[in-house]
Amino acid sequence: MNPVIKPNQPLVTHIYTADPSAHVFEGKIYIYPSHDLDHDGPDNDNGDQYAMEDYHVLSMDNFDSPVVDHGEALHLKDIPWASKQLWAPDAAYKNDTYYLFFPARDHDGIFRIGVATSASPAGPFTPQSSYIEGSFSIDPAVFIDDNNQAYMYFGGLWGGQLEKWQNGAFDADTTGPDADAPALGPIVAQMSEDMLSFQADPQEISIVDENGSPILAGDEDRRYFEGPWVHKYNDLYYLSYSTGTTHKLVYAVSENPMGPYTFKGTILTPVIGWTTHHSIVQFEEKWYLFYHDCSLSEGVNHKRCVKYTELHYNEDGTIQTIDPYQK
Ligand code: FUB
Repeated sequence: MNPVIKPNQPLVTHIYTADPSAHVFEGKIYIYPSHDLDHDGPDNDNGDQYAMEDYHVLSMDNFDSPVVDHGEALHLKDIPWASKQLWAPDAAYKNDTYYLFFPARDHDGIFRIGVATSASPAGPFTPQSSYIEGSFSIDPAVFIDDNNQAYMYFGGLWGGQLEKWQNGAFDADTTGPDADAPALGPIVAQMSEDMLSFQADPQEISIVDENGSPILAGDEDRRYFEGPWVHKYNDLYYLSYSTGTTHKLVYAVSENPMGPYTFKGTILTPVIGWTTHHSIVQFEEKWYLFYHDCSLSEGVNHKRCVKYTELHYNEDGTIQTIDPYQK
């Protein structure tokens, strides 16, 4: 029997896990992580070290229950359009169906976002034969609003190729904006009712400072890098994301799910390892942050472990900054 997992401890230790997207489905907590592999292959800014080939779904009945690994839910070999690198996934429930959204490189080496379906939140998931038309880059996060409209947020710099799409088509030679130009924002797309396609062309989200000025590309403490997540609290939309090179999880808020979003502050200070990636979920009366670090491998960037901790709001709706190693 697996033990009950305390805050800021690895949820599982028998496999390496990362990029946790947590949801409450059927009254339990389900976690959809990446499944990191132990290998000696290349390690570079292109992200070749993140060579994942399948997904496992984890669940807990509640925070006093052991974690269950439901086994392999989807494998690369079963996805006709994908060639490698099953990166950060997310899941959603609608139309009596569970949807698993995931990025992977297609057979031309370009990151796209696919979808797979299941009757169970634990899978196994059956992939669609092609990726979502009009999708690109990485890190899909799907938010379903109170009116049942679903939105997909996605995009990541560097290995995630977001810079390459600035002109509407993939251009391998395009680099990011200059330091004094507005940073690239994450992308949002309204999902069709069947959750298998985009209802309209994806749009870039604007993230601005307290004066309404765009966050600049050189402002690496605040600019968007990867790993978007949107949740709703007191009728406001909270967009949280990783700052990449400065290794923080930060957030911005808006009255509209499509933005613009106003930058607010830091949720999580840097963790052990280069990447930081998260999700935020309410379970019963409390809010939780799921995140990862590399403590299980003592700092190997592509051998990560998923953890959780409680998240607290101040009375004005701001989020209290978390230091996961504070004693
Ligand atoms: O896990 C591979 C990539 O690392 C994810 O897609 C990014 O968000 C970063 O965590």
